[in-house]
Amino acid sequence: MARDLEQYLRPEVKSTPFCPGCGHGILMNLILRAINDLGLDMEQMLFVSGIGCAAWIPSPHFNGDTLHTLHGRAIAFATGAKMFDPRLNVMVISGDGDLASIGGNHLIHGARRDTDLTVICANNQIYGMTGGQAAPTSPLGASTSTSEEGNIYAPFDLCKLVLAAGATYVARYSVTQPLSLVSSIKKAIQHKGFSFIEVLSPCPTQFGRRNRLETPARMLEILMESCVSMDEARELEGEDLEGKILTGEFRDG
Ligand SMILES: Cc1ncc(C[n+]2csc(CCOP(=O)(O)OP(=O)(O)O)c2C)c(N)n1
Ligand SMILES: [Mg+2]
Repeated sequence: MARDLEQYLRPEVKSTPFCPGCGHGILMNLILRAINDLGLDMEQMLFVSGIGCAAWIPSPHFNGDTLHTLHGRAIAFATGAKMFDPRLNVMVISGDGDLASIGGNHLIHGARRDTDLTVICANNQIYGMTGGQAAPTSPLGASTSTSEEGNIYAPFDLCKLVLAAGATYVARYSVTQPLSLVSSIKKAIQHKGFSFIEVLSPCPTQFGRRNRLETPARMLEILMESCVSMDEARELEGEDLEGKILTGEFRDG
């Protein structure tokens, strides 16, 4: 059981680029678990990523076709591949900076066209790979290498953004909610149309260190404490809602 996902990994790749405590490795595991649960044939899959730490999740690890493309252009490449061969199951896996900053235009138009892609956005609220610059998902007041005194811009709510643009499967979960996340990835893969999952993934090296979140384990605990379902959120009022992150499915079909 512990090694049942090894068949999906390239045997020649012996290590990952992820820092200790990074959530991207957990996400990698959960994506493969969803693929394994569905019994999908890797020959029918294509994984597309842009540039960034998150873009290393499929490539070079996954033992299948992976397209490691240009920064911000994963959805454009994925759209082309899907149009060329509609039988392909095309999954985009990339970061918040890649998909929502430089790639924001492709994101909204992919959603508007309801292109049949599964898009998994690993949101660590920062540009992790390039030195911790502020992303369009960095919280107000967050310390980053380009906002040492605190980010002055409000972040995007990525789920609201793609919902407004027309995406037909939209969900948000954190890597601390593995069972819900695996079931959501399975639904997203099976959904015909533009599926988008925002996955909250802690970055201890660039985000936690700058924002004094103590340890990687503490970052996971904070995520666990912050994530609430829609039902839980309805029971909360005023101050109790502050800092909470709404998780769940926002649209399914
Ligand atoms: C055209 C272009 N601009 C900028 C860069 C530098 N760059 C590479 S990855 C990245 C941000 C990555 O952030 P994110 O997508 O959030 O991934 P993370 O590393 O946080 O997982 C930037 C700015 C680039 N490679 N190409
Ligand atoms: Mg990021």
